Amino acid sequence: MQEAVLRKSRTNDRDQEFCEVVIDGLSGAQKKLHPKYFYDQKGSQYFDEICQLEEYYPYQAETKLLPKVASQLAGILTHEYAMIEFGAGSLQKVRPVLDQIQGIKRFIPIDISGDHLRASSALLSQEFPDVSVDPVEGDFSKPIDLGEIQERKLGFFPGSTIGNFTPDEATKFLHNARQTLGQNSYLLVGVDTKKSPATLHSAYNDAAGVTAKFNLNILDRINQEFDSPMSPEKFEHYAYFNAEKGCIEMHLVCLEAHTVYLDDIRVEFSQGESIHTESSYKYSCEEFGALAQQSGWSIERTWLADQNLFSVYLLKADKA
Ligand code: AVJ
Repeated sequence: MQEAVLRKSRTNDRDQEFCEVVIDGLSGAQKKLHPKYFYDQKGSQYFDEICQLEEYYPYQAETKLLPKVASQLAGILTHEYAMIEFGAGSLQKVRPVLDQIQGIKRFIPIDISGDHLRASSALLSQEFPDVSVDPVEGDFSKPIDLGEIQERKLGFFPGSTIGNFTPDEATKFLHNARQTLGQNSYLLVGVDTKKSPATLHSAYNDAAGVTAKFNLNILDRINQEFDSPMSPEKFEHYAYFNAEKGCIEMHLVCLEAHTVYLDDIRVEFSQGESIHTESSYKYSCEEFGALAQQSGWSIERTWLADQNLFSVYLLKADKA
């Protein structure tokens, strides 16, 4: 009996970490939420929809570039490798790489959205029966124990996910990745480039309003975990290029003053104030080269998409 009761209360347990982070993020002077919380099941679907948008050039540009990257990589990566993808999502981008590089024997995708990840991993495994696909549900921004891996390691971090880190955080991530991936490793990383603010603006303010839904979905997620305190109709998607910082900032701007309660915590929203939900940093080749160099990596190769819309770097681990 006792055990049954305990088990029930555990299933009712909400995502405690999420709740604490939300309360913390909405309690400061500049309210903020971490972009990793966009990717619940619905959010991951919205993101896949964003990638199909005409305006969202990063996905198109990188997807077009990767087959070329992969065919040239095949000449560089002549050993056996275990490939580790950080923040893997729908596992679309790894396909051209697995197609071209026979040396990849294992593929370990890490993602926070477990169901989405397991479904995509099952499909990938059918398509590449010679590659052992071992998904890991987890937060790649924290250290993760991947267990024993015999092969040399090739990290894969596409999609300019690295842009969600501040430059300092990106340096820390690259440094940790150097530790995790070890001697003789490589890291293949997709990075969005600096470009005209107008192009950036339309990529994050698409005409169909998918990015707005993606951004607002984080409020639905709060409503699921707490007792529906948020009113999404009182907020508006807002994204702009912060030239000084070199990033797109996404916000949810409050349209009318109101008060919400997160459990017993009172949170006041004034009209026009915002919740900062995402920063998406853009790097020139010089800027990204400097980050890599500070973190134990050297740039082995650089690939640029048409009109320099996107960049892919192959980083090689410096000798420890
Ligand atoms: C997945 C972080 C690369 O910053 O462009 C897309 C997320 N946000 N549209 C990005 C995103 C709004 C995306 N990253």
